[in-house]
Formats: sequence, structure tokens, C-alpha cells
Amino acid sequence: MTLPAIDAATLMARLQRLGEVGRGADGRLIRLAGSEADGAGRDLVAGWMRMAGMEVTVDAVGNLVGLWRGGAPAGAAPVMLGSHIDTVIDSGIYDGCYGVLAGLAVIEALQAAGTRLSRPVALAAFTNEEGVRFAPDMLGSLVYAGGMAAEAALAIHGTDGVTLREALTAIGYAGDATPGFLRPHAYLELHIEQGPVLEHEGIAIGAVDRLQGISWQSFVLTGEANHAGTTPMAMRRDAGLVAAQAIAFLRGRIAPRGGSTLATVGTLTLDPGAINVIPGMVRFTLDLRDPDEARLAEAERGFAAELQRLSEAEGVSVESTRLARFEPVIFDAGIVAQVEAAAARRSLSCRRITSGAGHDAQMMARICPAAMIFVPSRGGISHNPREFTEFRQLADGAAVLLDSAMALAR
Ligand code: HGY
Ligand code: MN
Ligand code: MN
Ligand code: MN
Repeated sequence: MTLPAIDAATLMARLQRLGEVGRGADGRLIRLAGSEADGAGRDLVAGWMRMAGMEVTVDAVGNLVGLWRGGAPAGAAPVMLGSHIDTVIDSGIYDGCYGVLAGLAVIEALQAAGTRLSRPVALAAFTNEEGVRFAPDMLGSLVYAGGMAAEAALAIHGTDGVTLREALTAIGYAGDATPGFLRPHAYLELHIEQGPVLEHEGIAIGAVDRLQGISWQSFVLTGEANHAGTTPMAMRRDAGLVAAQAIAFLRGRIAPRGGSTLATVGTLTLDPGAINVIPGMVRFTLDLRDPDEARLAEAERGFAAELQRLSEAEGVSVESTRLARFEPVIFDAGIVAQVEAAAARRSLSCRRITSGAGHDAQMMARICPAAMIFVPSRGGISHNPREFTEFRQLADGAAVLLDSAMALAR
């Protein structure tokens, strides 16, 4: 019996090929959920799945799920691998795509070796993991795991006013299968770390045992646009000033350097946005994260109270909307141990690590034992075209995914 081995060259070639789908003339890679580029990326991945003889299903929120039965007894719940292929704006080529394409490489390696397993292996590319167009993020896996009704998700309006249903229909991926139609025995996701820890410590494999909590909110501050030259400071209702004070408070008190709470104001618009007009309206988003639920809740409360105080002092009104809220997740200790054992068998250094980023695995952990495997990110850079992981590291991660999946599917 031959031992299955990952075809890392094909994995790399597919990563690069998929990494060109949605690249604009300006060189920026943008493949937002439900976009034409997302449709083309899905076509490519679904085509590769079909070429591998997998049964491909699209569910009601566009989750793409391939299944390789591998001679397993009928009715055996599958081991599911997966991640996402939608991207952020001006993205790298590894985030999400690496986990999906490495999962495909695992299935092809098992097929080539004639490996027989007691469980089928499924592969998922979940809809809208990034959440840049439709909030919340991890939306496809959230619905798959029963955390939101498909109808509610399909009715969500994107930042461009288009609903998820309209977007998926336009690209031919509004499927009809019920999300969660295939309940996994276990879920394992391979992903780049997107942070600096593994590289800094010279570690090859991260056995991800937990994932921090995430809070996404949007705010609208309404004051009064007025003349920058004639309006005394004491008579202004300057929404821009309040936003600036609130952001300074975030950095000083809510998420100080060295603390565990992370705070990001990733979008901020001043209206009307003219040099000589006091901003009458400000829109911004706030991404708060912490591995500890109580600290995350305290950060939300503390910021809301200070924003209220600053707004009242300036005569500005505040409107806040919750876009996403996910508590920290502890992954399955048994699978984490499998990952560590697989790394050890290949003499790869390995350490347990908390995921700073959100991932589909945190949703799948609601319906089955789940865990993740990380490989290093150069300079810890991600959500940035400079995102990079070396070929050897990508191949090692895929090999650990193969070994761990085999152990789970035995
Ligand atoms: O925001 C996140 O952590 C994920 O990449 N959507
Ligand atoms: Mn990702
Ligand atoms: Mn991401
Ligand atoms: Mn993510």
C-alpha cells in the first residue's frame, strides 16, 4: 500500500491561479462574496472538485461542499476540511484559499494512494467568511452550523445595497440544498496564521486550540454641519471631533498597548467631507477582539459609555448597530492533539496557539468537534497583498492536514 503524499506543486499552482481571479488592472486582488470574481473563483474550485470525482453541492446560502466517499460505509458522517475563497479588499492569495485547496490536495493524495477510510472526506468553501460586503463575517458557516436561518442571511444587504440572495443568484450560486445537510464527524481547517507568532518563534505548525471573541459595530454620529470660520468652538456640534476623541479613548483606555483587547476603526467617513465645513455626520465601524469574553464585553460597555459622554458634551447624537458578535471558542482537545502528533511524526516544530482572526472553524465548532492548523505568515502580514508563506511551509501544513484527516477518518 502506498502512503498518500501531497502534490505541493499543484497546490501552489492552483493557489496562484485562483489568486489571479478578481485581480484588477491596478493589481489589487478583490474577490468579495457574491461578486462576479467570487463566481469565477467558485467555478474554478468546483471544477477542480469535479475533476477529482467529488460530488459537489451548493446550499441555499451558496456554501460549496464537495464529497469524496472513498469507499467508506454508507451513512458514515464525513471528516470535513474547508475554509473560504472570498477575500478582503487588496488581499493576498493565501487567506482562506490555502485551506480549501490544501483540502482538495489531501483528497487527491488519498485517491492516488488508493487509501480506504472508514469515513468520507468532505471539503467546504464557505460563503462570505470575510464579511467585507455582507456582515457578519463567517456568514456561510454560521448558517451551515445553524446559527442563523438561511432566509435571514439571504435578506442581508451588502455595503452596496444588494442582498446576499440577489448577489448569489446573479453569479449562479443560490443553491437549493439545506445548509448543514452534511453533518460532519469532525471539522479541520488549515489556514495561514495571519500573525507574527509562529515566524517569531521559528515554529512550523500551529495547533490552534482556541479563537478569540469578536465584536463588530457600526456607529453614526450626527451633529451639525457649519462654517469652519464663523462658528465659535463653544457653539459647534462637531461629529468629527467626537469621533476623534472616541478613537483616542480606544487607544488609551480600551485597548492599550500590551493589553489583550484589540480595537480597530477600519472605516471612517466624515460628511460632507469638505475642508471648511464642520463635519455634521460621521460613520465609522469598530472591530473589538479579546480571548476573554468578560474583557470583550467590558470593552464594548466602556467604549459605549465614553462615546455617550463625549457626544452629550458636544450635542451630537449617537446611533449604533451591532454587526457581529461571536464569543471566544475552545477547539476540540482531541483533534488538537492529533495535529500535534501529526506534526511530531513529521519532525515539525509545533506549538498551541490562539487564533486572533475569525474563521469558519469557530462556527463549525457549534455542530461538531473542530480545530485548526496554522502555518507561519511572513512578517505576520495578512489582509494585505504582501501576505506570504513559503512553499515548504505550505507543503508542511498540507501534510499535517493529510495525516490529521486520515487519523480522524480511520
Ligand atoms: O475578520 C476576521 O477575522 C476574518 O478574517 N473574517
Ligand atoms: Mn481567512
Ligand atoms: Mn481574512
Ligand atoms: Mn478569517
